[in-house]
Amino acid sequence: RPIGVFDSGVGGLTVVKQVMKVMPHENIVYFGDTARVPYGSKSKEAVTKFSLQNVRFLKTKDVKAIIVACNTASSNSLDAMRQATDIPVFGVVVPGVEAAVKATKNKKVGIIGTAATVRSGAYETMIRDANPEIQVFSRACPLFVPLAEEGWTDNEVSRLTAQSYLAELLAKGIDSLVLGCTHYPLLKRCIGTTVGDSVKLVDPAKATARQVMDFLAARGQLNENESEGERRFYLSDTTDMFGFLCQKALKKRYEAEIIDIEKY
Ligand code: DGN
Repeated sequence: RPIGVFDSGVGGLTVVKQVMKVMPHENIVYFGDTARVPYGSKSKEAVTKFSLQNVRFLKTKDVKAIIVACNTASSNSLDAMRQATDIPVFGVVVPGVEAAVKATKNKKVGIIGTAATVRSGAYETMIRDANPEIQVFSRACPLFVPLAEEGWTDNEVSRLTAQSYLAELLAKGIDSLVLGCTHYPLLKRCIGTTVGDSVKLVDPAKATARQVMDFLAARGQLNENESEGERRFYLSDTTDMFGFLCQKALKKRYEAEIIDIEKY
């Protein structure tokens, strides 16, 4: 049985990349909600409604676990999804929090994500629950999404954007920065140059892939097959970004099938 992954669009392919790295033999079904992206500027109610439909679609593919690649859906709608299905659902926030708590030495952590992720306060609340001594500073960086999709991942415009978004966090003295949005790993070099070597970048996708692997291994549910897993991609609308992001994140061309998500 495959692992299901969904995202608000094609940014979640950065999460698929990490899943493929850690579990190369697993079959993956990916759904990108390209008809309704972005989730980052929408209400919690809308994000939850979409997320539940995405879960119902993945269920029809007989998935053994669901990874919510989208930080916005993970931070706003995880409980609702878990209540709606008996398939194990993994968000990216909890693993991201664990990685950030481990990474920080001076107990000052920065979080960047969409407006809805920052508004939810999910990262902040969970980091404080894990260690009340840690100070958390958050900043929404919505422009990083279109920049990544335009392929402007490390040019003058992206560098100036990163400088204006991140100056405030740097002034607080953070030593770790969580890339709390699927698109941000694509801007890793630009963000890394802006914050400098003293700030560790935390990609929640890596920790999520490992958490899911540990979970499946403990249940004896990892694919025994030694061959490369099969990957299937579904989108709710056509987009040129899919081919571009496949190439950028997965270094490979895949075809995507278009489905009507409103039917689920
Ligand atoms: N996938 C979204 C996230 O990780 O929050 C980013 C894209 C969006 O919906 N704006």
